[in-house]
Parts: sequence; C-alpha cells; structure tokens
Amino acid sequence: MTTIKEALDSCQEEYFLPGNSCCAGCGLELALRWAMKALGPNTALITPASCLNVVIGLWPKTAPNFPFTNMAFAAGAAAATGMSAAFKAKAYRFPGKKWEKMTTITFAGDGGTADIGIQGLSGAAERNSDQIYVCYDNEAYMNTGIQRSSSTPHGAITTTTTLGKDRYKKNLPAIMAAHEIPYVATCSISEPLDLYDKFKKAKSIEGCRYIHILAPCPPGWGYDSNESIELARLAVKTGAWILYEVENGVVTLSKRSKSVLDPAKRIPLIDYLSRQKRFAKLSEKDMIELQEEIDRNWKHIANQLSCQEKL
Ligand SMILES: Cc1ncc(C[n+]2csc(CCOP(=O)(O)OP(=O)(O)O)c2C)c(N)n1
Ligand code: SF4
Ligand SMILES: [Mg+2]
Repeated sequence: MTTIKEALDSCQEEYFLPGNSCCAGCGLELALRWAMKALGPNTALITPASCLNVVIGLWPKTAPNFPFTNMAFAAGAAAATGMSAAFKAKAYRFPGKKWEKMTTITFAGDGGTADIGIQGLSGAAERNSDQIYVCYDNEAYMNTGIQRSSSTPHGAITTTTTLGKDRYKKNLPAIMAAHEIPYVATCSISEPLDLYDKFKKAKSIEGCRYIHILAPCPPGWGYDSNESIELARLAVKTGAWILYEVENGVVTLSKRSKSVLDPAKRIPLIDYLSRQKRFAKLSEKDMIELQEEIDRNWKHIANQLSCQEKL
C-alpha cells in the first residue's frame, strides 16, 4: 500500500482546483481530488447530472484542470463508451501521441448510477467498455434537494421519505461484480490512500472497471461540515460500509474492513447513525433491520471468501 509520503510526493499536482462551489466538508470533492491524483493528467471525465455538474463553476473559471464533459442524466456510461472509442480511433490514426494514454472516467452520483443511469452502465459493463465508472455515493439526490435514491439507506429521512425510507439500499458493487467485469472496488473518503491505490490499480487494467465511493454530504445527512471524514470512518468501523475489491472474480477485503471481519471488533452501529439528523426518526425496529442488512452484506462477502479458500 502507498504511504502518505509516497502519495503526497507523487501527486503534488492538483487537478480539481480550489474555488469550486462544493459545500464545506463535501465528500464528493475529496473523492474526486484523490481519484485525479492517482489518475493524472491524461484523463477525460464525464459526469451526468449531479452536484458535480454544478460545483465546477462557470467556464472559463471552472475548477477541473482536465477535460470535463457534462452529460445528460441517463447517459454517463454510454457517453464514456463513445469517448473511449474515439481516443482509441485517434491513437490508431496518430500513433505515438497522447491519445493512447488517455483514461476515460464517468463520475456519477448514486441517483445517476443506481437509478437513472443503470441501464447504460449495465450495457457498458456487459460490453466490457474500456472506462472507469465511479459512483460517488452520498445516498440521495442531493443536488435537487435531498430526494431518496435506491442507494439511500433503510430508515433515512429525505424530502421524499419523510418518515424514513422503508426499502433497503441497492447493492450496486455486488450488481456490478455480477457483470463479471475485470475490476470492482469500494472506497471511503476516510481512507484516501486505499482510494488512491485502487484508482492506480484500476488505471492499469483494461476494460470496464467500477469504483463505488462513500461520499458523505453535510446538508444531506445532517451533520457539521467538519465531521465528514469521521463519519466516513465510522461507517467503516461499524461495518456499515465494507471496503473490498473484486479482481477477475476474486474478492479481497481491504485492510480497514479486514480488521472488522469479526463482528466483535466492530463498534456499535448507533455510534454512526446517532451523529446524523437523517436517522432522527429511526425506530428500534429500523435499527434491528439495518443491522440485519449489514450482517447480510458481510455474510455475502464472507461466503465468497470461504468459497475461494475451498477452490
Ligand atoms: C432527466 C433529468 N431528470 C432530472 C434532472 C434533475 N437533476 C439534476 S441533478 C439531480 C440529482 C442527482 O442525484 P445524484 O446522481 O445522486 O447526484 P448528487 O446530486 O447527489 O450529487 C437531478 C434529479 C435532470 N438534470 N435530468
Ligand atoms: S449538497 Fe452534498 S454532495 Fe452536493 S456539493 Fe453540497 S456537500 Fe457536496
Ligand atoms: Mg447522490
């Protein structure tokens, strides 16, 4: 794993510049900053409708210091498929130029991924389209005022689930792994080096790669803006967010999650939930159901790990 010194030495360059209009403490901003440090300058980004569309500011004073395309809500993965193919055509026509070095990424919210963009994403994955698709998951439609998405957790209050969401969070990384693409990974903004390494690895692989990042949102979750990292860390320590990779079908738990594979090592879920206003209406029944969902997710991973050991 890269050390902090190595990461900072190799990536002094900033690609997502200060002066953007993210709220203070925005998880998306950190996720993008670190992802770009790993991917470097020969990267073209496509983002469907989301906070990321607007926080960049107005041209010519935009914050991204790299090619950046705003795309229609449903079309992120499809547009990246076309852009990646165009780079390949250019590389064929003009060998030895920068075209062959280009990495195409889609950087989409959870609404743009789990709901409206899933058809294009599934198609791109099935074709093994050469792109890195990133979902920054703030667990609701934040840009339009906090509506629930299929990635909103059970029990969370949003403007469209005023009593708390009754359904469960869609397990996007598992859905993407079922597409048998070469690389799937989960990240948290509380683990920037883990995130950095996973983006470095994704860049070195060809085909469709999927990275899902927990990206807390102070106004959407209801907490103070200086607590984003701590909340993302609590999500990992309570086991609510599992960090892992699936490389050509082989599952590996990442360091921080490996240390809480034993449920006795996890801190109580309430320590994470009680810090966020969106869980203010959580009943005891909801709490139990949320814990059961987390246990199911861990069981799913543990089963995969033990099957691999037996093979
Ligand atoms: C077809 C279409 N429907 C609705 C919208 C309005 N809209 C813009 S951003 C957004 C929310 C996106 O949510 P998410 O993908 O989770 O990203 P976030 O805002 O949380 O960053 C919506 C509904 C739109 N731009 N296009
Ligand atoms: S609403 Fe949330 S995701 Fe959007 S810019 Fe603000 S903190 Fe970031
Ligand atoms: Mg969102």
